[in-house]
Amino acid sequence: MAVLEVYEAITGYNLASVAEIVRQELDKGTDVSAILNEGLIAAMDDVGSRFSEGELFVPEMLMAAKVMQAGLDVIKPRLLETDIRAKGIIVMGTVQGDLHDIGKNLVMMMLEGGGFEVIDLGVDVEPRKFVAAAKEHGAQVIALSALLTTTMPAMEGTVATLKKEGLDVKIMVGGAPVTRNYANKIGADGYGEDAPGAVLLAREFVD
Ligand code: B12
Repeated sequence: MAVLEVYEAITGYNLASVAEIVRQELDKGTDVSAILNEGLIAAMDDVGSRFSEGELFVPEMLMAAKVMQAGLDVIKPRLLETDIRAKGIIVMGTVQGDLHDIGKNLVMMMLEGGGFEVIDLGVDVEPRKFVAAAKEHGAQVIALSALLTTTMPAMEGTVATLKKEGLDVKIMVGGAPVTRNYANKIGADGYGEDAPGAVLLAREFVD
């Protein structure tokens, strides 16, 4: 694997060296999407499966997440360089009760790379906060992330609150347990499977 060292930095919780390893990979001319998909994301998937199998526990997941974030920070400027400009303001957050933000941060990076201005509301965001931020910033799109089956109802509640408010915004949803069917069921305007999918969707919304 071309990006094995990046992969192993995460699965080995190598916070001290991950940034340097990713920088070396960039210097070698390795494609930034390979570093992202085959290195950082693939390693995180591996950590996730091992957690499911009871081989790893929450502290290890947290450490791997920190290492992944440090790796992402290095490629962020490159991701920002590599896309066509589009315009629009997007408010994004992880829904109430949910503390996962790696996927959200990745989606935000890609959206910024696509030329969108992204307002980050962080994690554990209550529905009213999305409404307030959409009004304050004049957002065209609201992006909701959920990583837990137990917080999917909070996503549904947030969509309902936004719709009730009658704002002129499109709502996109995503996150590992979220499906296109679920997105339709809760009345979201779009579903994206991954970060590049979020960019395509956002472009459709603002065009
Ligand atoms: C890292 C991690 C953590 C870290 C989070 C750190 C952080 N800063 O985010 C910590 C340790 C804190 C954590 C805690 C918990 N976690 Co956790 N965690 C994970 C893990 C290993 C990786 C998640 C991740 O970052 N993936 C990488 C990113 C890049 O992927 P992603 O988030 O899916 O995002 C991509 C897409 O989904 C999409 N996307 C995401 N959001 C959006 C939004 C839009 C609009 C769009 C279009 C697309 C999109 O694009 C992204 C990039 O392509 C997963 C397992 C896994 N492999 O998914 C479990 C997992 C999500 N966690 C799980 C659990 C159970 C928990 C805890 C309840 C554990 C506990 N007992 O305490 C707590 C809950 C805390 C809380 N209230 O939120 C379960 C959820 C099970 C379920 N069915 O609900 C999982 C699946 C692990 C498992 N197999 O059991 N976790």
